[in-house]
Amino acid sequence: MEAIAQAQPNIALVKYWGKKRGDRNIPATPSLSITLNTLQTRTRVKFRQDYGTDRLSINGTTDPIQLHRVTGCLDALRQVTGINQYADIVSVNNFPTSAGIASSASGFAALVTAACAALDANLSGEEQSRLARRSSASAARSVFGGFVEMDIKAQDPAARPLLTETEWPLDIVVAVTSTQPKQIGSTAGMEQSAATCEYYDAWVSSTSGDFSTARRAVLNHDFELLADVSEASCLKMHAVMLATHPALIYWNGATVEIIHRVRALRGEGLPAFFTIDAGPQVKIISLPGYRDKIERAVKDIPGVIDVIYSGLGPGAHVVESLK
Ligand code: 2P0
Repeated sequence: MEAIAQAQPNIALVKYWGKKRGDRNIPATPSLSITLNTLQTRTRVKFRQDYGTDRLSINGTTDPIQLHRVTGCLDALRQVTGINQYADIVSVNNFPTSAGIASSASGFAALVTAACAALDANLSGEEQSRLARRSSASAARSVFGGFVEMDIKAQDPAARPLLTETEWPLDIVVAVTSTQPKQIGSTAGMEQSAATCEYYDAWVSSTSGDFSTARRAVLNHDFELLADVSEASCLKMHAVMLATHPALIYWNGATVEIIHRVRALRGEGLPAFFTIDAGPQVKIISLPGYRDKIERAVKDIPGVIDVIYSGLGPGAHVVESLK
């Protein structure tokens, strides 16, 4: 009744911001993402008859809020499998959780994968993705590797793989501009945007067009088209955030300067574009072979603290199953 799984965070190119149904965590917008490889979460889940409750350690520390979310996720799995044992969960990230890289995406994908293996629950990837989505919608995408889509037409949506990590390799450079935790988390920020942003409905209705364009760009390996639609989706999401009351301003000065540098590089013909999530870090996506040039272009910008590299990686997978 014990297993270890590994999962990687993902970066959305077409963004999810807002919920259609908060109670079941169903996104209001479809999204399309890339799963990374160098950043990893490893999670060990051990179910035991004599545990009276779930227990959780993330990077050696306990966190009651995360434990509550984890218990909610495992409760759903206990209901599916009919196994009523509690679990000891030990999760470790090899990347700084303060780096603004979605650790909840890799965290819940690894948790669901390890827990399913430990319980011998015979769930398909799609079912595991659906389960992960209920805890954190971005986690649904980290169940799969490479390019991943999450349409929201189904009643209970799950992510699906679109293209594997080897079919169209891309490079990612993350420019870290702050290690401060964000002031407003994504879940609360989305609720505020839906309630107060005058552009919110336009944002939601425009995302399906961006989603199909990005899908087409990925399937055709059309980098220029993917760059255009990804930057547009990112900037539209941030426009919604800025027009939320009170405003959600996730950027700092360095974030803006990096945007200008990346646009200048692209103007010079370098195949790279930027995307930014609910934080000030900038993720620069490029065709392979431009990493050093991109790093040189951004690392001297005042406020850039660190640069992290990644390629595309696999989906969540079992590393070890111990019975
Ligand atoms: C995304 N983000 O598509 C967008 C872009 C942040 C900005 O998915 O409420 O932590 O747990 O479903 O998954 C972050 O949202 O939110 C996110 P919940 P989650 O990557």
